[in-house]
Amino acid sequence: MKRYCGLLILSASFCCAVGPAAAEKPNVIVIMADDLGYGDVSCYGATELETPHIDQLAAEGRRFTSGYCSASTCTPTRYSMLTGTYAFRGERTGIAPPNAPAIIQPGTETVASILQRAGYATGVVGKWHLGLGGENGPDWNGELKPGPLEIGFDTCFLLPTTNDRVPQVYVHDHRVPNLDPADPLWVGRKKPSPDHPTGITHRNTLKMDWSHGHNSTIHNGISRIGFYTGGHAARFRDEDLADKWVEKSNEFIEKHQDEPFFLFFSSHDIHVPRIPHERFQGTTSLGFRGDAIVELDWCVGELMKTLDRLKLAENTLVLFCSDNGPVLDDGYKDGAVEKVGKHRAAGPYSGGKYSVYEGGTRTPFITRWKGRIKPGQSDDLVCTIDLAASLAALSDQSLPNDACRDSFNVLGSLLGDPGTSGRDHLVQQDNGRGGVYALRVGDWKLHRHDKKSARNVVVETKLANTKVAQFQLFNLADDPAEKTNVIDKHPNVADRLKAQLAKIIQDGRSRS
Ligand code: NG6
Ligand code: CA
Repeated sequence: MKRYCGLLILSASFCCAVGPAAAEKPNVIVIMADDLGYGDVSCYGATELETPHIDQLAAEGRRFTSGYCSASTCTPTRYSMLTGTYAFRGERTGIAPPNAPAIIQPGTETVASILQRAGYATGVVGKWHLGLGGENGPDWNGELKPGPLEIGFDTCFLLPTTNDRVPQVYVHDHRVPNLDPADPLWVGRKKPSPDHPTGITHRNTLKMDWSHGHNSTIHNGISRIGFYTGGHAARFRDEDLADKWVEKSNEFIEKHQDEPFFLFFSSHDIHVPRIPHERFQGTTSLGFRGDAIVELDWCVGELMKTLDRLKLAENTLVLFCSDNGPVLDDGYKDGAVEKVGKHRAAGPYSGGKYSVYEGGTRTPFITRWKGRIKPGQSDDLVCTIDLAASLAALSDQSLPNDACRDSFNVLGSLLGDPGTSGRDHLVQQDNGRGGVYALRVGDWKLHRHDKKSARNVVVETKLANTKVAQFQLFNLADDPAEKTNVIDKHPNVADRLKAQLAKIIQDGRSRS
């Protein structure tokens, strides 16, 4: 609250002209869950588990029914969320491998650089998965640069990729903490020696078996994607990740409680390997996937407690979202398929992670700013890609014309201001440089598959390769599950959407 002291006196006379949001500079916390589906939390209809803290956030804020991420895998959604540009326009924007170099180039305008320019302290805690280092990839034993600090974050405390990829070490700013120079960290794609234990050679020692991929180096009884050796003093236990994210986030919030801050809380829950802390294991009937949701919910509760304790809840915009839709078996035998019962991870929608059906990108999406956002439900179309333009508006920053090329200012919708309606269209994609797209315009949705087959298009529980028509058209009002292709009945609508999508792709931008 201290930040108001000078401001209040100075701005009292013209605060009406500036508008409350611009004058206040609320803190911003973006909580991004990983692989969390529309139906995975109780305030979006889950009945087989309870998520009291996320539900409370929704009860105190706006619960969006058409809140999206822009892709149905992690790296492209995160790329788009930070840069405000569709990932299919960028290079190397598909799921990043363990040794990926930095994908967002230094100097690129991002949500973090916009807020940094506006005077915010900026930090990211949790999963990164946007590459680190120059062309040759991360120098694990040296300076991990460029990374978040070169695109607008003052500080970071990260899991470099995903926890099913090597290595299991943290990154603090430019370094792996606790590395012993006598035990250097090596990360690679090839087995480092013939006797190196892997998920294939030592399968009977694993504490969680793999189902596809994930059979290389073993750490903490779990085999991963990729190989690594060394760095033992720096390695973490999977079970401790969520606690670490909360600890580091609390440190960040406390440190910056007297100035505006932006925290990107990038949860690893509920991505595989789903190894929640022991205290959450067995707390749901859904196996570790459900238990990881409860752990995620606990994290949300802890962050909200910190805001309450520091009396920041009325001065902080919290946005809760996911990076892509749900998947049950994503490579480990953790019981998610067998124990799913009545639980519908994507809610009423088809598809999930890897798919452009609604289940792939329509996710829980909640905004809360106590005392500012009127609680309720919103059907406005909003997307994580809109954070850049919306938070630029919130913090009174203008966007350079060539930056954030697909980000729309939907701040009014996020805050629930009267008379706002969100976007009128949105492109969704699966992964990387494109080839599988969907375009939603109002209730119409066009699918465009430039590839001959699509992964996981109809079967949520396992990856499937299915032949699909290049174009399909659905009406989400009558058919939210996208079961009936009506392209033959509505050729004019299909032509209009095909042309609109082609223009968006070709123009290199959709923000005017
Ligand atoms: C896939 C992995 C999957 C997951 C995904 C990335 C296999 C067989 N599958 O390649 O387990 O890691 O990449 O997920 O290895 S994401 O949420 O980070 O995009
Ligand atoms: Ca993900």
